[in-house]
Amino acid sequence: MSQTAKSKTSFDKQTYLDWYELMLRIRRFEERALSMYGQQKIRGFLHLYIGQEAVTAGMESAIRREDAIVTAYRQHGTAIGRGLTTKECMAELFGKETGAVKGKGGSMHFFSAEKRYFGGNGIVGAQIPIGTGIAFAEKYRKTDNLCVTMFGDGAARQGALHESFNMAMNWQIPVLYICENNGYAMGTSVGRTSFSTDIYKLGTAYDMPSEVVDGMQPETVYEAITKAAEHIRAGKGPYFLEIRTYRYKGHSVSDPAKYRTKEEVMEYKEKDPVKVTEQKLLDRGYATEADIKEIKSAIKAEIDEAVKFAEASKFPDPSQLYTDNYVEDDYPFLT
Ligand SMILES: Cc1ncc(C[n+]2csc(CCOP(=O)(O)OP(=O)(O)O)c2C)c(N)n1
Ligand SMILES: [Mg+2]
Repeated sequence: MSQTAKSKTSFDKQTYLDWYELMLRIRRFEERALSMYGQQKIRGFLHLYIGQEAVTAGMESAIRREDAIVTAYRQHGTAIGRGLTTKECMAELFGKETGAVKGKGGSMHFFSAEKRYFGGNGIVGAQIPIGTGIAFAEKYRKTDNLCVTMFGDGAARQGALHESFNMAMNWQIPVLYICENNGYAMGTSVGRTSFSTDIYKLGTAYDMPSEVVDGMQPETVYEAITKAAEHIRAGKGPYFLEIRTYRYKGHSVSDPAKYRTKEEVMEYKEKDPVKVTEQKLLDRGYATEADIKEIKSAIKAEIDEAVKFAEASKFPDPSQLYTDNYVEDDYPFLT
């Protein structure tokens, strides 16, 4: 599949509406998080998902709620796609006790065992073996679930990827590896760290089915993941997708992104998944201008509420410092 591939499937009105709403929810959440950071309501690291929304939207429509996901620290969008509420996510960014992990994880570490979201990870590439292990547990327990294990182009250069790929193929583990290739690892382009910039080819060394996917459209992401998930659920072992996407903002909020040109950013913004999907809704008669306005104002209201909720919530009591740090033996996920 080439990066500019057009989708072959036609999608219905509801699918487009769902994609649009989710991508817009993520976009607005991230924009508001950035502005809250500017007001020092949020501190520490903040890595935004703006530009990459189509990956999560396409993915969530192609997998099941029972499937597990584990990813890196650029994860607010992925968590929201999984169904974590914007309230609990915003409260987590604010470090409040009502946050997704009671204010103890912050921007990089949302988590919900209930939603099968095994979190963001701050250690680059650490989630690759973790996701392989989660998928192994699914095989061991003879479920039909897979684990989507997501990582960046920079993480793809960690040695743990090779150990995981080899083991996953050797044991035919139900894992879908997704590299969200947004072109940069901090300020370093893929071309500066990689002789071959086709990251998907890393899978072929292990005879793992491996493809490159256009990540600026939910349609192409959906199609690629649907095909990969069918393969995995049929017991044929792991699959690797390099999904090419782009982050509009710098690596984190402290990065002015001077290592790339304005033209490059503009080129991607022309393919902006939120705008393009909005246009498709209008062109196909799936939504009117008034419908779009209504969706936008509902999402704005939701994000306003999330901020209010985060502001009104309390910081965790210092007595809670040592609670919830380790999993108890009777934790539901383990039984
Ligand atoms: C093991 C490890 N090495 C280095 C770092 C510092 N670091 C943080 S993010 C990052 C770049 C990762 O880039 P990529 O995997 O492409 O993810 P993206 O930020 O583009 O989503 C690096 C090197 C780290 N957190 N962990
Ligand atoms: Mg990257």
